[in-house]
Amino acid sequence: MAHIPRDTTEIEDYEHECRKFRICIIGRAGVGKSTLLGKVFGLNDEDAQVKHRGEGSGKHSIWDPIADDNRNSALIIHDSRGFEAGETENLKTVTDFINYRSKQATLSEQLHCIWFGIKYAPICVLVANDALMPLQTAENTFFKFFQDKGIPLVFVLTKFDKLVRDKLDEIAGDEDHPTEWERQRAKQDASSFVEVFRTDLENATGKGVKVQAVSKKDDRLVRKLVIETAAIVKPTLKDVWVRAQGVVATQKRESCVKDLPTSYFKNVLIGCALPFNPFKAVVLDSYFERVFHHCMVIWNLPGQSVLFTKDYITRSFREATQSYTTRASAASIIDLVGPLTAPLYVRLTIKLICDLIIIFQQLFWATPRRQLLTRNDLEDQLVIYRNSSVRQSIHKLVDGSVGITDLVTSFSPTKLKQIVEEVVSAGHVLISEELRSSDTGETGEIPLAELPG
Ligand SMILES: Nc1nc2c(ncn2[C@@H]2O[C@H](COP(=O)(O)OP(=O)(O)OP(=O)(O)O)[C@@H](O)[C@H]2O)c(=O)[nH]1
Ligand SMILES: [Mg+2]
Repeated sequence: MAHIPRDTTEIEDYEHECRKFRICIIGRAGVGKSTLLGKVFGLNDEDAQVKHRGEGSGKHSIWDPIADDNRNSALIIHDSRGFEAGETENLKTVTDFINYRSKQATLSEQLHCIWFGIKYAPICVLVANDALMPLQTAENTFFKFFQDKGIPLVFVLTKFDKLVRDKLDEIAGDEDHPTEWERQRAKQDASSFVEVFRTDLENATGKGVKVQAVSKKDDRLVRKLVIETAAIVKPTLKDVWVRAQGVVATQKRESCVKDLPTSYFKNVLIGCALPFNPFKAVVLDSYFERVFHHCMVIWNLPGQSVLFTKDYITRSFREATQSYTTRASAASIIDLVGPLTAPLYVRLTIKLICDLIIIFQQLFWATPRRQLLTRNDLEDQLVIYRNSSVRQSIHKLVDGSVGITDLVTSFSPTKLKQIVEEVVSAGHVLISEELRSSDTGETGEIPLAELPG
């Protein structure tokens, strides 16, 4: 295949100063730090050193970064050894480490965010204010320390499911089969507890403190934590955060459209507007590669950096998006008046972009973070997309957005982005409708909360 020389500006966009998000998680022993990291970023138990019943405290040292390029190429984790109440040695290790990182000159060496895991302790419920006081003092001290260093911090109240269960025990006592009303009430009480906790922390530390409850059994809460975190990281690191996190598709989809590589799109327009240009298919193919790379960087699927280097994989993607290369070659032969056939190429280009974004989203949903994407799963998903009514509808929407008589000069990169945004959002609504109306009501791995409506 002939290669068009790449203009390097867009590739360099990804190579800016900091390509990996550096997050640190601290908190007492057994609070659920490693479990949370596994859920959000996809490190498995072994990598993340999750402590199992009967084992000692997780052995990971905060000084040893955890990184796995194949599983998550946009992330560096510092997982602290949990510290116990009253213990000073590990606490000192944490403060020394954070001091060291704050003194680093480059953004990539500094810490970008801290999650402070706090375990819900039943004692707090029994003697509310008194029992919360020592906890607050520690959090207060840490909050001020991090604020001085300018590091964004989220207090993560872990094991929310246990809090709900304790509330249920309070309400339903020893009943074996609590009623639905009792269950709902327990959830509300647990949420109120988190609110009280948040207010107390705000009173002690000032406004702006972030508190998020999570549970390993509730993915919605884990996604909320990711959204809260995105809201406080430095603006220059927001894109890196979006790539690193492995649970919120919406952030990735929006980022895919917002940062679409559009400058090369001009080459597509010029190339396609020239009559008798035999390289139209090559121009399109080169654009396919560019958008494919763009999606890979943002969706950051577990396993992709090994799997996607294989030629047959990119071929499968090309086939699933469309056989545009063949169609474009045929079109260029009968292409007597370049500018008049150019809108056809614009349509093909937009279809290609929308297809890729939606396929990557489908793969993201189909591959829970703990797994690596396999060739079989990938091919199954591509077949599903190729035969889906969503794909057909998306292509019709594109045809409707780009009239065949439109002048090629009316297509600017901004307009391209706008059409892609509209079509991808419409496609998203279609996916949602299709799933909700399916006979079984099953959505498989797709979280309903991620769908509109
Ligand atoms: N019920 C419940 N159990 C959890 C939750 N999160 C973690 N656990 C359990 O709590 C135990 C400790 O979890 P870890 O993730 O190893 O905790 P850690 O904070 O990394 O522990 P250290 O590394 O020793 O400090 C494990 O048995 C987890 O399965 C949760 O949300 N709900
Ligand atoms: Mg651990």
